[in-house]
Amino acid sequence: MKFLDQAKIYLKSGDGGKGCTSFRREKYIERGGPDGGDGGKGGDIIFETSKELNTLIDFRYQQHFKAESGNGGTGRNKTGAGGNDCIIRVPLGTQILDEDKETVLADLTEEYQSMVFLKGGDGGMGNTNYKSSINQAPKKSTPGWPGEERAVWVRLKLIADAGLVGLPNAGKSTFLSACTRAHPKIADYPFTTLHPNIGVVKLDTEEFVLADIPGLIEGAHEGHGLGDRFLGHVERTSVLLHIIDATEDDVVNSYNVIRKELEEYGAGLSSKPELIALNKCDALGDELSEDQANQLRKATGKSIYKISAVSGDGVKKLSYELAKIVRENKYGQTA
Ligand SMILES: Nc1nc2c(ncn2[C@@H]2O[C@H](COP(=O)(O)OP(=O)(O)OP(=O)(O)O)[C@@H](O)[C@H]2O)c(=O)[nH]1
Ligand SMILES: [Mg+2]
Repeated sequence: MKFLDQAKIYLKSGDGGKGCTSFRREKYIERGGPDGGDGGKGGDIIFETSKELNTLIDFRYQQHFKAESGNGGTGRNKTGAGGNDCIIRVPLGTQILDEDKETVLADLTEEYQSMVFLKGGDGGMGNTNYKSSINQAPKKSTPGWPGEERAVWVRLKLIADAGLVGLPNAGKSTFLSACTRAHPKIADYPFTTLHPNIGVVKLDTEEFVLADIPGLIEGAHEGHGLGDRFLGHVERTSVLLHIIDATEDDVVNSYNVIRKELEEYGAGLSSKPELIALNKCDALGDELSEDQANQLRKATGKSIYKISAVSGDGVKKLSYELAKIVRENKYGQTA
C-alpha cells in the first residue's frame, strides 16, 4: 500500500452566477416590467470522511480542487442553476491545516462526517429586485459574488487504539504481524518501516486497531533518522506499546532514548499509558532475558512483558493487556 500522510492542496469554491437585466417583452404589453432573474449560487468545497480510505495518496495526483460556478440568471425571472459542489473524500483522522501547517482548521474524526469548508459565492441579483415605486424599469443587476480561494495542508493522523514505539529493528513490525493480519515489511536492518502500518488485533470478544510506525532514534525530534513526524500517528491512541530488543547490550538506555523522544515530541505522548515489552527473548534464553527484564524493572518500576514476536510467546497475553487499557480508556469500563 502506498502511503502519504500530508499534502498541500488548493481549493476554490464556485463563483455565484451573474444577475440578469431583462424586461418583459410580450405582444400587446408595452413597457413590461423588469424580469431579470438572479444568478445561481456557486458550488461549495466539501470534505467528507470515508472509511475505505487510509492514506492521502490521491492528493499526490491531484492538488487543485474547484467547485462549479453558478449559472447566470435569465429573463422571465429565471434563477440560474447552482454550480455543483466539489466533494473531497478523505480518510478518518484527517486534519485540515492552514498554510502555516500549524493552525488546525478542521479535524475530521468521524465516519460520514461532512463539512462545508469553502462556501460558493451567492448569485447576483437580477434587475427585478431593484424595481421600486420610483424606478419601475431598473437596468441594474449585480454580478455574482466570487467563490473563496484558499491553499491548505491536509494531514492524516491515523486513528488507532494502540501504537508501537521503539528503536529501529526492535521488532515492532514483527509484533504487528504476529497479532494481526497485516503484512508489514520486516527485515534485519534499521528503518525497514518507512511509513505507518495498521492492523486489527482480534481477540475472543473484542478487537482494537494497532499502529506500527517507523523506528525512532536519539535526536529524532531534531530530524535524525526519519525524524519524529510519524509520532503523529500514535497521538490519538489510548496506549503505547514500547518494544525493546532484548539482545541489545544496554536495554535501559534503549528505553530512555525513546522516552526522551516522546517527551520532546510533546502532544501528551509521554504521559500516555505505556506497556513495556522485552522482545526477542527466544534469542537469549530464560536466564539472560530475565536479567535484562530485571534491569528494566529496576529502572522503570513497571511490569516488563517478556515476549518473542517471532515464536509468538507472550504475544497473546500482552494483546489482552493492551485491549484492557483501550477498553478502559475508550469506554470507561473496568470489567
Ligand atoms: N529472534 C528474534 N528475532 C526477532 C524477533 N522479533 C523481530 N525479530 C527480528 O528483528 C529484525 C527486525 O524486525 P522488525 O519487525 O523489522 O523491526 P522494527 O522494529 O519494525 O524495525 P524498523 O521498522 O526498522 O523500526 C528482523 O530480522 C526480525 O526477524 C523475535 O522475537 N525474536
Ligand atoms: Mg518496522
